[in-house]
Amino acid sequence: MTDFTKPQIIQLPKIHDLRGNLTFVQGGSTIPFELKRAYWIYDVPAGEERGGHSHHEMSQLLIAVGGSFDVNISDGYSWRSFTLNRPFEGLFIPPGIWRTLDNFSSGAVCLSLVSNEFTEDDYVRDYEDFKRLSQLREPIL
Ligand code: T46
Repeated sequence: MTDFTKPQIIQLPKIHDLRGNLTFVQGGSTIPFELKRAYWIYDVPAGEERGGHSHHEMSQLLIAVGGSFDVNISDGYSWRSFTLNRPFEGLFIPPGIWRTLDNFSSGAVCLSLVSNEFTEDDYVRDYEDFKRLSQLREPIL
């Protein structure tokens, strides 16, 4: 039984034929939440970093639909890093996880599929606040 309280790589369907590949997501079956919003990050200058926050409620799936980048995540106890570079794989991140994204290749596109509509109230952007909140939870990495 998959434990979707933990960050993890999710393999997405890959439909291959002579015309190329097609990958899709479908809330509730291919991804473990109902999809409410999508956004994508692109044209990231070399050496720049994105993220630097956690979310109270939001779950998300990050996919490198082009190029590659690293996602560094923490539950407040330890850190893990993932290199995303396959359009048929997504990194699932549940709420309560700090994330930074860096090492973007030229032409990288980060697609983010998320469970909530946008609200700034869902963000924890101060690392010390995040550390305090994380001490109220068990480690999940
Ligand atoms: C995340 C990482 C991977 C909106 O108005 N609507 C939106 O849906 C989003 C995502 C952002 N914004 C605004 C909020 C800020 O004024 O766009 C501006 C840039 O957002 P932010 O600085 O949060 O961007 P990143 O790349 O640091 O973080 C984003 C997501 O916000 C975040 O949830 O996990 O990508």
